[in-house]
Amino acid sequence: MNAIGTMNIAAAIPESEYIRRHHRHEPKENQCSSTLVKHIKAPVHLVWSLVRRFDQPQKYKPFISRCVVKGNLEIGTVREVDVKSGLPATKSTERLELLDDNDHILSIRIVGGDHRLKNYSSIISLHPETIDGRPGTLVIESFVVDIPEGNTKEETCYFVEALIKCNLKSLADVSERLAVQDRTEPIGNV
Ligand code: A8S
Repeated sequence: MNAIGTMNIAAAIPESEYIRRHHRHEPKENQCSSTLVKHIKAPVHLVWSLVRRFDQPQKYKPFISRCVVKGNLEIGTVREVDVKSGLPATKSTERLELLDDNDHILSIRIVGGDHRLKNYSSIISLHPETIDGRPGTLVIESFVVDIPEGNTKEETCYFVEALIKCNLKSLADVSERLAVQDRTEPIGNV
């Protein structure tokens, strides 16, 4: 509560509570799971406009060159993603598991491809917060995946976390650029 008795809702709910609510994975013995967090200096609606586009992950994911979707943005819709060269894969088939426009949560599952991530499932959720007195976004992304034959749990986690960190850094860069444009665009300009 502040002096005039209003509560900053964004600051009142701790990160751990969002993780407990929206990022429930139950990793088995042969799986690894982890959660990453990023603070973005752009409002939730703007970050969400990028994240929700299940059909256009290449808008911010730096390793994706192309994406083809058959059908609408419905639960169960599948996308075929092409990965840029230099990575240990060329394509991935991914299914939309959850798209919640009210709570800003997207969940996907990887169902095929020539990579080593079997039974990969991820959840990304966005939460409003204030950064330097401006509307910002707390992004939480978590995953669970099988540990491939011949790798350790630590290696698998490290590999996936590195990719997600790149995705979240890029999501921040693109969103923050759009937020600055929004602020500097003169009203009435067409
Ligand atoms: C995502 C998350 C991940 C994507 C991985 C972890 C991937 O697209 C890349 C390399 C791989 O070896 C696996 O949300 C795969 O995009 C960049 C092709 C799935």
